[in-house]
Formats: sequence, C-alpha cells, structure tokens
Amino acid sequence: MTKAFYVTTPIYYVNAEPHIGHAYTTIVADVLNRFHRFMGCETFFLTGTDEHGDKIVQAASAAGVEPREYVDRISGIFRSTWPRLNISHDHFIRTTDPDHVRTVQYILRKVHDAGEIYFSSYKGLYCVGCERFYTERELVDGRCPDHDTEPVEREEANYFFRMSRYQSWLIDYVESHPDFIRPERYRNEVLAFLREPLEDLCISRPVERLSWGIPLPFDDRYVTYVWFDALINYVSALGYPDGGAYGRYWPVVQHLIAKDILKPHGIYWPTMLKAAGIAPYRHLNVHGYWKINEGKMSKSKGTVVRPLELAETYGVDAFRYFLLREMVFGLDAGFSEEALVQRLNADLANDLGNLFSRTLAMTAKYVDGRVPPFGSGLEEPETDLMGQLEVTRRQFQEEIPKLGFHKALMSIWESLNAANKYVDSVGPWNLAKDPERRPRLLTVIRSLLELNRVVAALVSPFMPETAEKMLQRLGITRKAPDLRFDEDTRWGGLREGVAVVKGDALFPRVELKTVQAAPPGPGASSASESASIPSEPLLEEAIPFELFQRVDLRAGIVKEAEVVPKSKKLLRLIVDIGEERQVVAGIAQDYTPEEMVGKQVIVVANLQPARLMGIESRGMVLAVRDGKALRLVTTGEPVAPGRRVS
Ligand code: ME8
Repeated sequence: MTKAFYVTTPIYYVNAEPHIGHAYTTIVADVLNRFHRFMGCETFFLTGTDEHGDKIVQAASAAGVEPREYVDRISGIFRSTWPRLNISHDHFIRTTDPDHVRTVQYILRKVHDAGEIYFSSYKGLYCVGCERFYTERELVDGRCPDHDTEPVEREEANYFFRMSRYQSWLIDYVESHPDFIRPERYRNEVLAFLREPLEDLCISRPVERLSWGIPLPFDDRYVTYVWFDALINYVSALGYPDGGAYGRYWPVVQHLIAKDILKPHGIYWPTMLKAAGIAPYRHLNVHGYWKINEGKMSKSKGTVVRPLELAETYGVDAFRYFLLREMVFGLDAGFSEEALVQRLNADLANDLGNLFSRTLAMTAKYVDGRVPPFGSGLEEPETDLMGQLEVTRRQFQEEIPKLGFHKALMSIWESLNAANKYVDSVGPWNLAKDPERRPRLLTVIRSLLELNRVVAALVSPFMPETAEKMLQRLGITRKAPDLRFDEDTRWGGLREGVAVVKGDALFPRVELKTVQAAPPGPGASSASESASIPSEPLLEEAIPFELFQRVDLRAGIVKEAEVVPKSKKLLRLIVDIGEERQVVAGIAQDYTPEEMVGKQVIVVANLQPARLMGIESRGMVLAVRDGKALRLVTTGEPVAPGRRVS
C-alpha cells in the first residue's frame, strides 16, 4: 500500500488579508505535499481560515458589516489567493463549516463526559490581541510579548479543560520522541514551558460577551474559546470520528506553523488529543518570522508585504523559489525586494536559465534540434557530472523531509554549476569543428540534455510551472503532479530523436528599478499591466499640417521576425519599406514571429534611431492598444512597400 502523507498549515485569522508570512507557510506546505507525491506517497494537504472569536467580531464591526458577511469576504480572499501561487491543497476548511462545528461539539462532549472539562470562576490578566489569559511569568515587563500591550484584569466563570493532568505525560512524550517538535530549539522551548506547572485551560466564553462561536453542547450559555475550536480543524477536515480520510491520514500528519503559535500547538493540542483518545500528531514543524526592517511583519503594525503583488511582478516560481531558498527553516529571515531580484537574476536567470538556453541552442545548432544518442562511451567529465547529480538526488531525498529546503536547492544548484563548468571545459564548439569527434559531441549534448531533464524534475515541487516548461521544451509532456522521482530523475531517460524547442529565456533578467515603476518595462511580467485597462488620454492639441507632413510614414512588408532574447515584449523585425530596415517592436505579447512575416505594416520611417535591449531600431511600427490587446495598423488592400502614407 502506498504511504500516506498529510500536511496542514495554520488556519489563518480572517481579520486581515493574506501577507507574505501566510504565503510562506502555505508554500512550504505545498512544496512538502508536492515532494511527497513526487516520491509516490498518497497525499492530503489542508489549509483554511479561522473565523470565530473577539478579533473577528472587532474586525467586522470596524468594517461596518455583520461577522458572517465579513468572514465570507476575507475567507474568499484567502481561498482565491492560493491557486494564484500554485498551491495544490486538497481541502480548504472554515471553522464556520457545519461539519467542523459538529466535530468540535462531538469532541467537547467526549472530553466533558470523561470528566476532563469542569466549570469554575477565574480571575486573571487577559490580552485581547491574543484572546487568552496570561500568567505573570509569561509577560515581559508586565506587557504581552506579542502585542506589547498591557493585559487587562478580567474575572469570569467559565469551563476549563484539565490540561494540568497531562503535564507529565506530555513531558515524557516529547522527551521520548525527539522529532515530535522540530527544529530542536522549539522542542527545547516547549520543554522549558513544561518545567513550570501547567495550568488548566479556559475553553469557553459566555455568549453575552461573545456570541460569534460554537455553542458548548452541554451548556448553550457558552461558546468555545478560540483554540478548542481552531485546533480541532486538523481532524474535523478528515471527517473525524468516522470519515475514511481520518483512518487514512491520522496520525501521520505534519503540522506547519510559525513560532507565534508554538504553545497552542506544542502543549494544548497534544493534551487535547490525549484527553479525546486520539493519537498524537506525528510532527510539529515550526519556522521563524519573515521580518521587514528588522521587525516582525504584523497586520496590527501595518508592515505587510502582499504576496500576489510580488508573484505578479516577478513570477510565481521566482517568488516561491526565493522564499524557500532564502529562509533557513526555523530561523528568522529578512525580506527585501532587492534580495529577491538578486536571486532571480543570479540563480534563476544566470545559473538555471543560462544552462538551459545554452543546452538547447547547442542542440539546435549541432544536432539538428533532436535528442542525440550517446555517441561514444562516457568519459571522466560525464561520470563526474553524474556523480554530482547522484549526490544532489540523495540530498534532495534526505533534506526535504527534514525541512532543509535551502540545502536541497543548494545541492541542485551545485549540479547546475557543475554542468555550466562542464560546458566550458569540454567546449562543444571545438568538438563541432572536427568531424572525427562527432561521437564525443553527441555524448556531451546528450549528457547536458539529461542533466537538464533531471533538474527540471527535481525543481518541480518548488517551481512546478518552470519544471513543466523545461520538460515540454525537452519533448516531454508531463504535468508536474504526475512526475515521479524514481522514473523522472534517472540518467538516460530521454527518448532519442525527439525534437527539442529552443524557445525564449526561462527567467528574463529583471532590473529592480524597472519592476518598481508602475508599468513593467521589457522583461518584466505584464500581469499588473493587463490587470487594469488604462483609459485613453485626452486628444492632443492641434498642430499645423506642415508639422504632420514632416512625419514620414511608409507602407512596409515584414521580411523577417524573431523574439529578442531575454525580453517578453520585443520582436526584432526586418521590414521592407523600399529599403530594408531593422525595427524593434514591443508587440511580442500579441504577435508571434511566424505571424509577422509577410504582414503589411505602417512604419514611421524618419524617427531617430534608438537602441532597445542593445539592438538598434530604425523606425517604429504603428499599432493601436485596445484594452488588453494590441492591434497592428495596416492597409485595407495590399500596397507596394515604400509607398508614402498621407
Ligand atoms: O494564529 N513570518 O492565525 P494567523 C512568517 N488562527 N510566518 C508568519 C508571519 C511572519 N511574519 N506572520 C504570520 C492564527 N505568519 C490562528 C491559527 S491554527 C489552528 C490557528 C504565518 O492568521 C505563520 O504560519 O495569525 C503563523 O503561524 C500564522 O501565519 C499565523 O496566522
């Protein structure tokens, strides 16, 4: 039977929209999920939204709407964000789902019936931001360590979960299961909490103070308090107590969280599971914070980075790669757009993109654009390359399950670097000059194609679109989720004779100043541009006829067209306007080179020459922007090249 793998993210509060911290945890979960599918496991990936509690009521009232309307709206934003980051979750849970409510009430009743929930009065220091009471010891200078606010004194009769009873069991469990909470620093933090006496957990709020919650099944004057509701999502989503998915995916679960919610996940949740007679989860994986200007990014402080804007500007895969490569799982990391651009240019455009382009260009030039056979036996340079790739395959398999994402990526990049050096040292261009060395040339090209294919498969959990694009160009039409480590990372798997496609750059280089400016320039993605359709400017003021006559407009016919390397927008055209002119036109998103050849166009013939991406342009092709589409201006009937337009 195939192995089961189950991964969860926190369910996010709907008191604000998704930011880069939410995106990180969710992308990590996605990479783990895709990795395990790649390794042949049967996987289940859960994310969702946490919709009850004081904070949500406050946010709804600030927005001037009822809680129900408010949670529907923000939950909808989370739900529609994830597909745009290529998140492949199987289920999106909401704590307002009726199935979730039923499971929470079932567990509450079970734990209550077992005598583990009691009614009592409690007086203490309460942080509204955290929605919980604090002990004096937990406060820093009398203030909440997370919100830096002074808690208020509160007294209330409530229901309590006898968490204290489970303290010694939990200590034993954490100590005897070294990987239960990881990395180790967080396991140590939980053990440190547990050195102090564990108090019982308040699990309810009276309805007159908070009606936006799940009623206790044994006392409808009360609703559950945030954690008893939220944590249970991890089993309610599987249909606990009797859903088939529960039998399949519990307790192999891997929870993913940041350190802000370590205590509820490291202490409340295992003790709740124990009291409910449910096996403890397999692993709690805890990461650090993304910080902006040294501070924790926070909704309340307003230092928020929006993931979709970054993904739209730089590309989803570049964004995913950056997050996973830059942060060491468990430690904090600083976010900056400069660092993202640097990685995009250095790692993706240079190392990965260049190797791929070089390989395909050499395949086109030397072996007719088709996968060649290994023409001669493998020599030392190839066996060295294969040896490095073997190390990468091993590290990939070992590191990702241990959350060493950056190490797995570094190892893939070592193979890419080795391959770039291999090209430089064997010099295929020299082999191509000597017909007797052709068998050797075939081996070199084939080896490079093989390496690119294996790399494409290995990056697929991180950058699924790039993996598919690379494989497609290598003549392999496989979707990323259908790839399998065993079949797709073995040396020699390409089919001989299959045509490869040269295509344009995988990752065009970007300039920070280009992408920060509102409309993206050549090379940057135009997603943000196409998202809004600019309105036309007002008509220009009148000019004399003589002035218009000075503009030399000519009918022309396009003779040649090709994509300008590393640009998404530009085509290089040779246009016959009575004489041949090279013109660089920003039309590549609307016209392919093939479509352009033979087309009748109108050219501004007497514009001063300009250089675009290093290519001289002598003239300009006229076109009209109509909403998102660009349309070339042409003549109604064919006319001879060079005729004046007036
Ligand atoms: O705590 N860096 O929801 P939440 C990295 N509803 N990750 C960050 C981050 C940052 N600066 N800020 C937030 C809740 N996160 C509860 C959870 S679970 C049963 C209930 C991520 O919207 C990180 O995953 O405040 C963190 O744990 C989570 O968002 C908190 O999300």
